[in-house]
Amino acid sequence: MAVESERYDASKIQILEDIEHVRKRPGMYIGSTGPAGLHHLVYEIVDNAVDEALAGYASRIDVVLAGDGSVAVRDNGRGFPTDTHAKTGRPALEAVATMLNAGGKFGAGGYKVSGGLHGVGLSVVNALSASMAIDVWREGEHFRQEFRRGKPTGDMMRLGESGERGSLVRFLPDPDIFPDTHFDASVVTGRLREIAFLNPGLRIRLMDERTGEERQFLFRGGLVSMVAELNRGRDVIPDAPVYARRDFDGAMVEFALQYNTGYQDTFLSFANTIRTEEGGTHEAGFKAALTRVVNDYARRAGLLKEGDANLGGEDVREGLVSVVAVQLVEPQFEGQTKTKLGNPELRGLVDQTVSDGLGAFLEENPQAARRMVEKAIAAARAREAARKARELTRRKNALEVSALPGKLTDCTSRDPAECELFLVEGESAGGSAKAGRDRRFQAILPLRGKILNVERARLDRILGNEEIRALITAVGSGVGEDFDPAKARYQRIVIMSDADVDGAHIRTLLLTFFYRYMRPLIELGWVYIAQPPLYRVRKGKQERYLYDDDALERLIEAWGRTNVEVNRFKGLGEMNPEQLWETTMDPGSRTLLRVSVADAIAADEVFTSLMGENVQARRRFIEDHADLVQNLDV
Ligand code: 0RA
Repeated sequence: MAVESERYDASKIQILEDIEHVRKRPGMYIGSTGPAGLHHLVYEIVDNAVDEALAGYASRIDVVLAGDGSVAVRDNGRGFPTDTHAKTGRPALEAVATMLNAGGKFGAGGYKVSGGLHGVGLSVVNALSASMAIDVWREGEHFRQEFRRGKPTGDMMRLGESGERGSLVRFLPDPDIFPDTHFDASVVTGRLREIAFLNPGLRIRLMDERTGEERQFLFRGGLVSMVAELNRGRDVIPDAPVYARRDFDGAMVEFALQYNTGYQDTFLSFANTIRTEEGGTHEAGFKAALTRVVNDYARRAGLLKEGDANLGGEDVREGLVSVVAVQLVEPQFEGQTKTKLGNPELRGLVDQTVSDGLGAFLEENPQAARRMVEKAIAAARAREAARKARELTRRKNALEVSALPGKLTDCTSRDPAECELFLVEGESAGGSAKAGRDRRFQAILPLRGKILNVERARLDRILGNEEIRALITAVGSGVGEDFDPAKARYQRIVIMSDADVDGAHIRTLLLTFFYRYMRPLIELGWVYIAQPPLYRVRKGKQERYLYDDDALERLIEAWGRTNVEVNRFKGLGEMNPEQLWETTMDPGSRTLLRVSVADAIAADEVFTSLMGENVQARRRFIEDHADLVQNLDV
């Protein structure tokens, strides 16, 4: 008896020390206490429910972002175990919610997630939550236990009989740990959709009680659905994605791929349903096999002749959407963000799966195979042309000391950290901006006319476009593979366009261009959107600039309607230099919107739908977004 209670006391002390450590060093467990770490809490809890689904016991997961800032995750699995935990003599539920190493994933079997930041489990989320409540329905009974900052506030309760089955975890992130405890519905949605793709047949629902929005994800086709979704609205080769799966001893590999007639390479990889953003051995195996298989086939089918050079990896991946997912027993996660798969054996296993799967597809579908290879050959030719075009630009730069475009009105400072480049729609606004700017650190590049349609053009044609060329040269950091942010001449690039449909069009186009060809600029947070006012309101000597209709409404309410003069600016060109400086350019009074990667992706999607080659998708998009695109001439 004495021995028993000593052991119990020892584990209790261990638990308290562990909780303290998690709260003192949260970064060690969830990466950071910023937005990424905060959202990681949700994924941890959802992952537990997904494991229960993978084990074959659950088919539904409901996630609720509640109005009080808490999150609820419910599944219809077996319910957390509630029997007595041998080591502590406490209910197993309490043990898994408070002990850092209470058996990891509950021995759910299959491929355990371990290593890196992943699989830290319920107890870590509990320790970082102001409060947590876990409900369990199993064996005809309903149980509940509650916690505060990781510690039980009482014993597990028996709440009576119930015919239900499953687990419900509700938690409120601790504001003492997380500076910002707001969950971003679109971030959660993205991850839940990804999980649904990776677990075909699993139904996941997200309810955002803060807005009333509800989404549901259920994909029977797994990776095939994922690739089809990524290619939605595009013309594709072949009609249905190529897919193969192979089971090895201790690992499973699957992939899906499909070309579209665009030029981007979209490649996602996963290990044990975790997105491996930094790539790793599975990506290396995929790329090597893809390039080899396509080249082999091209030679055998006579599409590449004897003297022709082999197709490069980039040529083969142009316009390709592909996903590789592997499951393995002991994944090694490496790299800066622990999202790089390190297991060396996966390279060969993925290579073998792609060789066999894609090889067989090409043999069995000669027509699709020919179109795929011809696309890669066209890419190789375009790349060669682009290389020549780049060389030409470089040589020019070397010859002329100052190769800056004539349209650029540069600033005098040479310190990129303080320099700003304004991309201004139209010549007349450009004139006002030139006259109104602070010439020490603000440069102006007016953009005239319709800039080239980036989506339908290849890199070589984009480089040939005068407007884009002026932009690339002015920024100074190159483009595509040659891009080097260290060479950027400005660390703020401000898109200044009118608050009308044409302005929105130009903004979308520029964001798409930056996203596809100068992505680091966006990732570094160097791209901004200017916010010119919509109205100038005067009453007597008072004058105000207003940026939206709401503000106008409020001001008129405050000022009354008599003797109020309202001017609506139809375009930037209507403002004189002083007005433009004061309202839009002066760092002391302006508001700039920083463009996030998510903004750029959204622009890219709008752009693809509006400008892409698929007329049907374009029409559908315009119908769906009639309010957004009124008067839009596309
Ligand atoms: C292991 C054993 C048992 C249940 C679970 C794991 C379980 C864990 C989670 C996490 C979220 N939802 C869950 N549902 C179930 C009990 C085993 C049994 O019933 O025999």
